[in-house]
Amino acid sequence: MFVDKAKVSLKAGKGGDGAVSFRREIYIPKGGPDGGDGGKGGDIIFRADKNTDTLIDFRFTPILEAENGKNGSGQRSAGRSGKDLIVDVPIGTVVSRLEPSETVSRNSYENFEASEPRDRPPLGTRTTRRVDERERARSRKVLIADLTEDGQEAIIAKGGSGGFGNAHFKSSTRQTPRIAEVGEPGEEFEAELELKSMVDVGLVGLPNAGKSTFLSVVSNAKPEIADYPFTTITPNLGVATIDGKDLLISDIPGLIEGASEGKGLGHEFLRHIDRSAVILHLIDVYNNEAGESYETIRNELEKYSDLATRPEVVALTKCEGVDEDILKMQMASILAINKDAKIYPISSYAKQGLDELLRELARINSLETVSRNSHENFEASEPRDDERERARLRENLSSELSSEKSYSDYPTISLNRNSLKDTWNIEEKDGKFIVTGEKIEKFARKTDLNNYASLNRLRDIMKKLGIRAELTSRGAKPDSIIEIAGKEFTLVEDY
Ligand SMILES: Nc1nc2c(ncn2[C@@H]2O[C@H](COP(=O)(O)OP(=O)(O)OP(=O)(O)O)[C@@H](O)[C@H]2O)c(=O)[nH]1
Ligand SMILES: [Mg+2]
Repeated sequence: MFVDKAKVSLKAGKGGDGAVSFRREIYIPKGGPDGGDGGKGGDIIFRADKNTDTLIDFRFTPILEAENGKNGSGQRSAGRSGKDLIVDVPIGTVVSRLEPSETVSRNSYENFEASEPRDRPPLGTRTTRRVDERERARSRKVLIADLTEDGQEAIIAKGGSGGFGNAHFKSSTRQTPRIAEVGEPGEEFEAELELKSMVDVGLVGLPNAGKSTFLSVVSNAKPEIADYPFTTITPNLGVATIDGKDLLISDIPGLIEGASEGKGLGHEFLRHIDRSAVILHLIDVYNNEAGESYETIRNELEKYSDLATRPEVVALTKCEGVDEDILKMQMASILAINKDAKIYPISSYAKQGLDELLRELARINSLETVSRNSHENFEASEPRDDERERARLRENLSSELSSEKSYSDYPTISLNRNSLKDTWNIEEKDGKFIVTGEKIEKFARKTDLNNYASLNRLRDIMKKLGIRAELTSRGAKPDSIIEIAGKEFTLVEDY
């Protein structure tokens, strides 16, 4: 079976909890707090590996989990970190995070800091924030990694940090702190993996154009060939060699008019040639009107993506013994559609015109490879737009941050990155006050709601950041429900 798309659930390790403990030794009657910190949760790391060809393994293990960090213990003993989970994936794997639509409309600051997961289910709390099915259906993809080189690694899901033990919370006014942080949950989300092969030449054409035959003659590949349409139902790869250069060629199922609407085998397979440096468009010289066939396929490529703008070479196939007039007429009909088309008459049977064609493909490929590497090839498909958008936001933000000097004539208030983390926002929904903001959410995630001291520390932090004052001025009462990072509690203790 050929598997080139897979969906996986990822769960990085939770950070270990910090410990509450006090030193107990014979001659030290009031030993101070000595609770150690929890260990960090393991990350989930993907690594591109040249010996892995398909995504099939993810069919059998659709859930990937990294180890949790161990809890801290007494005598300042820190918990061990959870082991990272390293997963081998084929070269060319693109990983996207599937996000419920709710998270998409958030403000730009949060998008900028997009590494914090918003949709993780709250752990150990009495809240239930459900992502319902309709929302899931409206979910969209955000590109998180594109693994294009052997050995390249990317952290896909981050483990949570460990909680501080009570040894950290000693102060002049608090000699016997009975609080410790709970470990932060690891990132948890669904991801889609897509395999986009890094081919040099992608073959396109109507069914029966002779694509597979061409591949079988110029390379060592042995694809199925037959005199009926849709012989090829899964992509084939082969390597052709010309003048000492190798060309990786991908043969995909034939396209027909309406492929982009799902006709025939649809245009899904175009994904396999999405990254090809050059497109080889094959047209049967005995088609009624080669120009019409040419136009049909060009239209489908345009509907799919920017593949239509990729460098292209056209080959008229099955030309052994063809009448010279027919050949001229067919060439003219293609040129009538695209006056710049480069057309090569070939015959896979008679091995005519193949070297010239391969030489041209190799020439374009070497030019393209240079420009592809320098541009990183981040083009128009949707997740990449996201990445661009994030880069733009990042840029805007950093220019905002560094604007201090260029506007030195004016009094400017500038926020540094750290104080930006302190910013927060309050929203009222269903009678609850929902507080968002990087720092306060991080603290909330580390708070153990069952430990009143720990919860009171969170309330203290809210007070320090001015959140409490704002809540009160917005009409929050002592028994109002406050929600932060999916955790719910009342504004004041004992309500
Ligand atoms: N005369 C002649 N016939 C050819 C040549 N190349 C291919 N054919 C025939 O054309 C028919 C279709 O060839 P395939 O290679 O299977 O065509 P395809 O484009 O891969 O077709 P699909 O996989 O169905 O899209 C087969 O009967 C081949 O034998 C050629 O150079 N000369
Ligand atoms: Mg075929």
